[in-house]
Amino acid sequence: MDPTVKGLAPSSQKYDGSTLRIAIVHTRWNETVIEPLVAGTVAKLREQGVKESNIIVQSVPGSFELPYACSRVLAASRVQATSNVQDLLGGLNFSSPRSGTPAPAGTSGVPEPVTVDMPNEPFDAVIAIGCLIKGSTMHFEYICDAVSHGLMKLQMDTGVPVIFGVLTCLTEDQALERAGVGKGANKGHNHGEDWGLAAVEMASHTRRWA
Ligand code: DLZ
Repeated sequence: MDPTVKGLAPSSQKYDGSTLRIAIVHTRWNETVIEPLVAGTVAKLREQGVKESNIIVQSVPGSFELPYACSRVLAASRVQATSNVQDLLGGLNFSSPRSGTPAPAGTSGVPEPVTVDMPNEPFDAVIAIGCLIKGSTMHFEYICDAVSHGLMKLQMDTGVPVIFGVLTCLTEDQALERAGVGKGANKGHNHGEDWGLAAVEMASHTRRWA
């Protein structure tokens, strides 16, 4: 396994996610990597006490869409989401002809959009999950730069923590190891778990700093 694959060191403090509302916005590009990342994120949110009804999951085509989509989700009081976490309990339902292309929304087993009422209750954090894999053009560099700056600007402008769940990898193998589904005997580490923990920690800090 790549020795640079690391996880988040445990916090000395315990955080209570039971009153937090968290949005996950994930891409359909590179679904073999995205699926375990979203599952790992949701598992840690639930472990920290976040209620299923307070976790909203929205899909978008690719990473370039993440800053805009996260911004709109934070601004919305009602979300026409791809699914809420109830849909995830039976397993994530991704489908794509090949891993490097986005799975079509609303087709091939991807859940139809459902309307989720969120009466005047803002999200405490949004987790943006994507996976960019370098190709032979400058596309990777431009999108990595735009997405990282867009997500940073969003949290600075809104005051809502935005968790950077975007893998920027040179190869698909690097990405798989960082989703905990590496091809070797050691599967790597699922960074989605770290993002779930980071969301609860940052949302808890933000409530105290308000
Ligand atoms: C076009 C493209 C390419 C080539 N590679 C990726 C990728 O590795 N990961 C990803 O999340 N998205 C990719 N995209 C799609 C763009 O992010 C975006 O969805 C399209 O350019 C449409 O705006």
